[in-house]
Amino acid sequence: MPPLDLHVAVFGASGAGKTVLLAAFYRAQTQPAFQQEYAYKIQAVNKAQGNRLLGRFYRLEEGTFPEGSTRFDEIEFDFFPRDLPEPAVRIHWYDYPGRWWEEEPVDADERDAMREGLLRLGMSQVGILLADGAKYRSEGTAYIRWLFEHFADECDRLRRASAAAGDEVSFPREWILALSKADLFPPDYSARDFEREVCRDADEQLAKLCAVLRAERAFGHRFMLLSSVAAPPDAQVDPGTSLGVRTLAPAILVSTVEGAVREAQAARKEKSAKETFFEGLRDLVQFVDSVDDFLPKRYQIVSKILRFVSLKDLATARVDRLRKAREDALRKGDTFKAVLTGMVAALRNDEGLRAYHQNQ
Ligand SMILES: Nc1nc2c(ncn2[C@@H]2O[C@H](COP(=O)(O)OP(=O)(O)OP(=O)(O)O)[C@@H](O)[C@H]2O)c(=O)[nH]1
Ligand SMILES: [Mg+2]
Repeated sequence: MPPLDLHVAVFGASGAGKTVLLAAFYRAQTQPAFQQEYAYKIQAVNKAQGNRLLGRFYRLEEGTFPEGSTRFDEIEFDFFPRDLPEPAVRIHWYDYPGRWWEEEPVDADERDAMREGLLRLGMSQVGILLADGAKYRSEGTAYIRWLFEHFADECDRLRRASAAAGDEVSFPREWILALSKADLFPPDYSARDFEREVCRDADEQLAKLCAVLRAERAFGHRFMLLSSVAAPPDAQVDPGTSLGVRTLAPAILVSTVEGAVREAQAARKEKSAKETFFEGLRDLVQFVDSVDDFLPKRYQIVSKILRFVSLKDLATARVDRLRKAREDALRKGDTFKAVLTGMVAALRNDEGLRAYHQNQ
């Protein structure tokens, strides 16, 4: 069975940190020590692309940041639970020039690339809106308000321009609001602090953006801090120090599961919408199927995952218990459970607790 396709779109202006994040994300999760700890690994589908990302990371190690991006790039990663020969999920990740959100295209070719690229971003399941940590640090609340207003206007404009051209744009169903360059903030600053500031200082702008995205229930309740490298203003870049890079894949997976649960709940309320109920769970079922060919009843398994990754579990599970559950699962050859426990643990360990916060 082909892997489940998961499309992830990072929305961020020029210089927000999209390209560096991609290099750090790839590098971290291809390390042998990572596989040992988390029971999964990722691999670039296209090896040349994988090497390009590693090349970028090695240049970061030498203190050189990438140039601003000039074109749309789709990078595909396969996600392998440990010891399984077949990938369970294929992650599609997009990188593109952030100035597309700010400037007019330079020529007709770029106009086409831009239109097509932004439509692809919109069709992704999970959206990450990247707030530029350096700007937030220097400009404070005004920057966050500007970001929400500007992004809402751009999305609105994209929707209208597309409608005029006969396309209908959609926007991701699930969202994470992430602050990049978190290394520029004090060590005790957490995603919870960021959430507090955003809800306290930019609630009006946030509400407007939610309305434009038609995501009142899916935007503005997951917050992250991300630091791809440590780059203090007057010292050398340290690519060995990051924050949240390893929390990101678990956060994306949990967002996807939560989206399916919410859809299922909504459909159940309507009763008649039995089809949608299973539609909403279809992705998950495929994910499960691809991990284990010898499933008991499909929907039992799905309910097992839903129970497993339920919010209650996330809020209460202790990391040592999760670690133990993962080791047990590995011993019994239950790779799927091992990956899930590994992911939930990544949200609950010290790094995960600082880097990820869900407020509702
Ligand atoms: N302190 C710190 N600085 C970072 C980090 N990531 C990126 N930067 C800085 O931000 C700059 C821009 O990062 P990029 O990843 O190239 O930004 P981008 O979003 O891809 O920008 P475009 O390609 O123009 O859209 C880098 O050159 C670094 O100076 C980080 O984790 N910490
Ligand atoms: Mg870039």
